[in-house]
Amino acid sequence: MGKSFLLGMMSLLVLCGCSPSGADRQADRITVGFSQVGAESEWRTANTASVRAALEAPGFNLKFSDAQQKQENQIKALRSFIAQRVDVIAFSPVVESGWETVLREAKAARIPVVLTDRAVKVSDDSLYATFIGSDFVEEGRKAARWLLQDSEGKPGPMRVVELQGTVGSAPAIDRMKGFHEIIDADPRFRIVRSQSGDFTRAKGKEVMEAFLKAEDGKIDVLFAHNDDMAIGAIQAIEEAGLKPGQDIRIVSIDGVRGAFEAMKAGKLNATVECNPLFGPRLAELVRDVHAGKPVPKRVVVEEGVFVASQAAAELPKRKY
Ligand code: GYE
Repeated sequence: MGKSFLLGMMSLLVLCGCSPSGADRQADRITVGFSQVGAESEWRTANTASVRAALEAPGFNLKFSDAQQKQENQIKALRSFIAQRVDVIAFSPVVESGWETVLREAKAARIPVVLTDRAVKVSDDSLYATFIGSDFVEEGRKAARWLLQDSEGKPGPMRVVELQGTVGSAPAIDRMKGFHEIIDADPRFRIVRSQSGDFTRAKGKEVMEAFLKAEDGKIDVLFAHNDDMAIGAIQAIEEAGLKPGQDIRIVSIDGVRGAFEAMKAGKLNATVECNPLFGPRLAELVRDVHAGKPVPKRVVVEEGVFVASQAAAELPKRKY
């Protein structure tokens, strides 16, 4: 092999950048713009940690934005991701409707969109590549089925109050739908009050106080669309001199650590699991979508139901 040939090969290697320089490693990374709902609940905190851990790993360049529960902030964030020409947009839409225009803008810019956790209502489902999240209607049904089971042999009437999640959000709409589908068919139950507590502890407590006043304490069951609102409501019930978990039976959704602690203390009766730890699966979907590989249009997260008697044994195993 001649000297000049070797030299030629070496300069070729340098030219084609076969030894990875910093700039090349940067170019290999997938830039993802992620717009999160906010920090309204324990569930959301766990979800943010899971998404961040997965998309801050090598191979990704994450641009994270917190919408503080406001759709206008999310739309702004999405437009800024489009202007920055990110590779993939992922977001958890705070409410279901009002996304057509901005999603069309992303499509026109050829930036694929992955929906996480909450769904959108759009006329054209080619506006997003895939949606990963829970089946919220089924979660509502699971809460209702628990209530039916726990009410076996009880004659009724039973007065039920409902703390709804954020108005217009997919989990509030769907959990309500699933719960009512089952409860409305049983004449022993009467839903006497139903109002939004915006998925937060503070609002859950405030609205429960109002319920207790309006119903003069005559409430048998509370269904809360998330654990945080149930935990807020538990405080309101105790302050009203009643025993949560006994005088008022409570079922909520998420399965966060705080719910297991409340169940262990006998103050919450059951929680329906909603798993926020889908960051790793999201990272896979982002990689596939970016590579132009086919992905399922819907990826459902598997989850269970836990009752108070399981709390002590389950608590140390909980990951969120
Ligand atoms: O249940 C609630 C959170 O969208 C599934 O949002 C999520 C819900 C979750 O604030 O705690």
